[in-house]
Amino acid sequence: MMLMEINFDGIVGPSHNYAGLSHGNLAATRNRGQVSHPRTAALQGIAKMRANLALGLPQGILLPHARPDHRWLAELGLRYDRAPLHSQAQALSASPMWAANAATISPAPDTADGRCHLSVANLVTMPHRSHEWPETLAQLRLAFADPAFAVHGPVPAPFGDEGAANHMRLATSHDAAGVEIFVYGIAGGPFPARQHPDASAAIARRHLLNPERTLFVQQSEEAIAAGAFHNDVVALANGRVLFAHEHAFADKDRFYDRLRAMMPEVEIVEVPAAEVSLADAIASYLFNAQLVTLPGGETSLVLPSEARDTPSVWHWLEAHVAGNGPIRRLEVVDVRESMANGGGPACLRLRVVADPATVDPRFLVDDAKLDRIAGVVEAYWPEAIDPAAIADPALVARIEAARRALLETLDIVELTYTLP
Ligand code: SUG
Repeated sequence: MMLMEINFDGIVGPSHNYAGLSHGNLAATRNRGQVSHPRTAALQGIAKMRANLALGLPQGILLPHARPDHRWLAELGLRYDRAPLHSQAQALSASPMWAANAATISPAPDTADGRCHLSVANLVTMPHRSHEWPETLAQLRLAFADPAFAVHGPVPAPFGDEGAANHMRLATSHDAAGVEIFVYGIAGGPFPARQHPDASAAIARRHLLNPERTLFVQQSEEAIAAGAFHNDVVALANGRVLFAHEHAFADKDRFYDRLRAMMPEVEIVEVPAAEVSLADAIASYLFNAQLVTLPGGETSLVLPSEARDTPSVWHWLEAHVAGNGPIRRLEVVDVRESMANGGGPACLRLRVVADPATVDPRFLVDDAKLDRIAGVVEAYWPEAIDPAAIADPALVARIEAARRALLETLDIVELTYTLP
């Protein structure tokens, strides 16, 4: 077994649009009604994957879902062409692109049965995301069909679960036993807390984690109220590095003490509010970066360009690197179309520690396969979508044809289903 971290990026779907559906996600709310650019968005995501391949990291994909979701509309007694605009928008959202919300992953070295456990996220808090899980589960069952994996269904409602976005893992190396940290929300001022503590606890039990190496930590109300609708907007972890904003957690001293007791080698890199305000951290998505271990062992941060454009953030990062902090390299990527809906580089990927030989190869990519995917995107993805015009049958037909063309190119036809 050659266990390594594989990032599975959600390919931005052809229906990507700005309908402003996520209350508490400030970018999505701010951009409500803007014209989106699905083709550019998908190409930006592909360019990010290419940048990670160029760093020597293995790369996987998750696929856009069938949109509009006619099955879900039928459960509501609706048909797309007669549905109210808000239901159309909820059925059409390309939100499965944010693969960090697809599932929670516990790698094999952490679990009692030595399998890698995946629990699909129910995403019940937001209507437009609550119908993602059946197709996500179908994809996970295909990609991770090998007995090295245990794929679980969703935690039952009403316990909201938003997947890996609220889960962190620290380990001396990816293939060593780690400490898993589940971050939940209780309150968020005017905004919903989207990760219920009972959902996190259920996942830890189902994944057969060692309670002595598992932590449950409350996200601060202040962070949620400032727009950190997921923990991965204010904190992230990789290897032995925990990188967090000073105000990310409700009781950080207790958390840090317990973490140090479990893992004395942990390196906690905290960004003080006096240097980077919570508002700047959230607007720039400093923490929604990919903290990755390069093949040579160095830790690198793959950041959105908004982080470079925010003076307090870039100043802090440059000082950290110059001061020989644990983060040694900064890579900047442009994912502006996704960012405008509140999804940065980290939201776009799901990390799975696995032996690539156990993953269905159709879900793994190299540059040549990305060329083919980019060719389909260029040929089929709409150039622009005005959220006021989503009722247009020609647009819907184009979105459906685009996904079909992608699935055929990748030879993943199992995911095509007929209408009820
Ligand atoms: O759930 N945006 C997503 C962004 C998810 C980001 N993921 C992580 N932080 N891991 C959300 O809020 C906006 C879609 C819209 O408004 O149409 C949206 O769903």
